[in-house]
Amino acid sequence: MGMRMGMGGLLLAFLLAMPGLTAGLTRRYTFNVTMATVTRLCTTKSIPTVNGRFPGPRITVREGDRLIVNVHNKINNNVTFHWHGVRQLRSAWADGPAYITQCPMRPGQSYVYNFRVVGQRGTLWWHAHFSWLRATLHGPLVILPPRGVPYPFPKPYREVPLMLGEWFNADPEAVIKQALQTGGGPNVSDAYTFNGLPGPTYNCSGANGTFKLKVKPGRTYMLRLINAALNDELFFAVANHTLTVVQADASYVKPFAATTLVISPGQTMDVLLTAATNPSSAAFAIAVAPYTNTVGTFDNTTATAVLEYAPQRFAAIRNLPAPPLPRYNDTGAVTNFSSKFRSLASAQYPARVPLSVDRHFFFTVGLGADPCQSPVNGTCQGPNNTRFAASINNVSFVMPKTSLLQAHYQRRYNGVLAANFPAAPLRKFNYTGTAPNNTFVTHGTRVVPLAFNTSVEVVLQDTSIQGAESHPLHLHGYDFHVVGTGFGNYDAANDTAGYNLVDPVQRNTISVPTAGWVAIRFVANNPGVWIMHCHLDVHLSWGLSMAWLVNDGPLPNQKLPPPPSDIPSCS
Ligand SMILES: *[C@@H]1O[C@H](CO)[C@@H](O)[C@H](O)[C@H]1NC(C)=O
Ligand SMILES: *[C@@H]1O[C@H](CO)[C@@H](O)[C@H](O)[C@H]1NC(C)=O
Ligand SMILES: *[C@@H]1O[C@H](CO)[C@@H](O)[C@H](O)[C@H]1NC(C)=O
Ligand SMILES: *[C@@H]1O[C@H](CO)[C@@H](O)[C@H](O)[C@H]1NC(C)=O
Ligand SMILES: *[C@@H]1O[C@H](CO)[C@@H](O)[C@H](O)[C@H]1NC(C)=O
Ligand SMILES: *[C@@H]1O[C@H](CO)[C@@H](O)[C@H](O)[C@H]1NC(C)=O
Ligand SMILES: *[C@@H]1O[C@H](CO)[C@@H](O)[C@H](O)[C@H]1NC(C)=O
Ligand SMILES: *[C@@H]1O[C@H](CO)[C@@H](O)[C@H](O)[C@H]1NC(C)=O
Ligand SMILES: *[C@@H]1O[C@H](CO)[C@@H](O)[C@H](O)[C@H]1NC(C)=O
Ligand SMILES: *[C@@H]1O[C@H](CO)[C@@H](O)[C@H](O)[C@H]1NC(C)=O
Ligand SMILES: *[C@@H]1O[C@H](CO)[C@@H](O)[C@H](O)[C@H]1NC(C)=O
Ligand SMILES: *[C@@H]1O[C@H](CO)[C@@H](O)[C@H](O)[C@H]1NC(C)=O
Ligand SMILES: [Cu+2]
Repeated sequence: MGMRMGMGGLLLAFLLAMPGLTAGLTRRYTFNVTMATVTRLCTTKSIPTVNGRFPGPRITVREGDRLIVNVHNKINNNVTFHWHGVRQLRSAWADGPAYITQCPMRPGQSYVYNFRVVGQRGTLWWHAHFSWLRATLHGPLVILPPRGVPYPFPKPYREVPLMLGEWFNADPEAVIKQALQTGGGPNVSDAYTFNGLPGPTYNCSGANGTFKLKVKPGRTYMLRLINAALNDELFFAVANHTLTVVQADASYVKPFAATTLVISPGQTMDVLLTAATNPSSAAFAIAVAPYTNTVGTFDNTTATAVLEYAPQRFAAIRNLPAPPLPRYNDTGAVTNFSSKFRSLASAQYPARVPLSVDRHFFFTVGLGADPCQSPVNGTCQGPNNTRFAASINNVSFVMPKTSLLQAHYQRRYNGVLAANFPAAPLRKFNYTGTAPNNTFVTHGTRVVPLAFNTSVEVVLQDTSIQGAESHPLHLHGYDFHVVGTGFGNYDAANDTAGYNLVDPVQRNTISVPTAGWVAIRFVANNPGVWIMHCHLDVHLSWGLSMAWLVNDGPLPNQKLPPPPSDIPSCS
């Protein structure tokens, strides 16, 4: 069928794409969370997995379907699952972040995640949302358009999920535990991975540890890219091939060509790759390497996979030239790439960007410190004998002991949360200039209450405290429109004039630029408690998050339903 359809077909496609008009199917999956033994880089260890697989199983649904995932926790650890990017319209109980929308499943417990996928299509993913367990508990969530509705680009010959990840020879739980004890930065990963495989740039990683994408000349492939790394934004390139970006975070974008991509933890991107009709080599390297400006250490390795036109021996694969990637701190390359994103904004997929704003928020995002207290061996390993912390508006998020959503549903807020998260920093300073002397953060479980249907604008401003750094901020329960971005300190008088209110990209995760700012808008039309946090797990562990409490609307279909009967309790 391709791009050619009669008017009737177009009308049908249009109707099918309207949320609610298609009944959709119910798709059921079982997740047995079990330990399994895997070997990478000559290190054999037991890791948490779903159904014994690493990375975990792919979930495939069509837009409009209901997804029911029956999870059984059979490991000796608390766990929850998050369906990253799924809007969860009136199904907040299925969102998954521990202590926000549910208490964790304790060892031996089960919970059924039950929700519909509405108004989204493309690639999302699922991952554990407890401590750093998502290091190995993650997998793709593919959302196909409703049956009979074509992509707004030529149908690819094949579609291949490609999850980028990080491998630790140590247990990631031990790594974050040690960091929180010493107050210092956590140990970094040992390798980056493609669908769990590190590839030939590392010692002790052979042919069976290398991901291969076999292609046929002249065919077009769609890579469903997912950055599942714990702590690293990544550059991505395929030697001698140009990529065309067509989707981001399960929304279509205006297609654009790029040789180097940048993808942050939490983000997804569908890209088309057309195999050469007369390839100049039988194989080409696919590579990832980090983008960071951290003042701490980071995994500064490059990982490769193989684009294979004809079977190759491992010796040949190992010698493939890697595509040129920008230097690890090349913010210019990142800006150049991110500036190309525009929503498709077509008649069928309009950009519903809020043109007016009811409530403006200005959030500083960055690192900070806590006094040493309980030192290990007499010192703390954070800057100047402190402990590392992170915050939004200098409030470092304190994980509650019970679920915020449950507290909200029962209207029992006392001792659980305070509805006074600051709309702007209490202390003003030159956010991207010289950092203030006092870098200590405050602590609290503070939320912003929002009336149903409030139109919200948030400016996220990076700070230079402990070093200016890019932070991929992820909002649960919503896609937002990225209306503006810039470097230095946001200046409302000057910067709003440059906003794109026509075709801004719609995403669920956006990187606050290094020493810069980004402005996002969303309409609070989904009742629940929604966490917004940095998707670098180290920053999340240090408190870089806050939550929006979106109240019910007046109509019956604007209210949060009661919790499922099997929701795990905290007591
Ligand atoms: C999950 O475990 C149960 C009980 O051991 C088993 O019957 C079922 O087949 C498992 N499901 C999957 C998807 O592995
Ligand atoms: C972190 O790295 C240090 C130095 O290499 C090592 O001594 C320590 O055991 C590591 N911690 C973990 C949890 O692996
Ligand atoms: C590769 O093969 C070795 C030796 O058989 C095995 O120990 C290892 O688990 C394999 N690695 C992968 C990633 O399959
Ligand atoms: C790949 O591109 C590089 C330039 O970026 C060129 O030097 C090289 O010859 C090309 N390799 C092949 C096999 O086409
Ligand atoms: C990271 O590695 C690159 C080469 O791959 C090197 O040029 C750079 O200095 C390294 N940076 C750090 C901070 O180690
Ligand atoms: C990037 O790092 C290199 C050293 O690896 C340094 O010389 C350069 O100044 C850095 N660039 C920026 C923009 O920080
Ligand atoms: C504390 O000191 C002991 C003895 O020197 C050492 O074994 C241990 O690794 C140290 N702990 C940390 C977190 O540095
Ligand atoms: C380090 O901390 C000490 C004591 O809190 C303080 O007096 C000093 O100014 C700090 N130095 C720096 C460089 O922050
Ligand atoms: C903030 O700091 C930057 C970088 O040092 C400097 O260029 C700028 O002039 C400062 N802005 C103000 C208002 O002081
Ligand atoms: C910060 O500390 C420096 C050096 O200790 C001092 O000169 C400066 O006045 C302090 N600034 C503020 C705002 O307290
Ligand atoms: C707007 O930016 C220009 C150029 O950077 C600057 O001269 C002007 O003072 C700014 N206006 C305001 C209101 O800050
Ligand atoms: C696991 O979850 C239960 C229920 O919320 C909680 O009481 C317990 O402290 C948690 N355990 C860990 C290690 O976080
Ligand atoms: Cu961050």
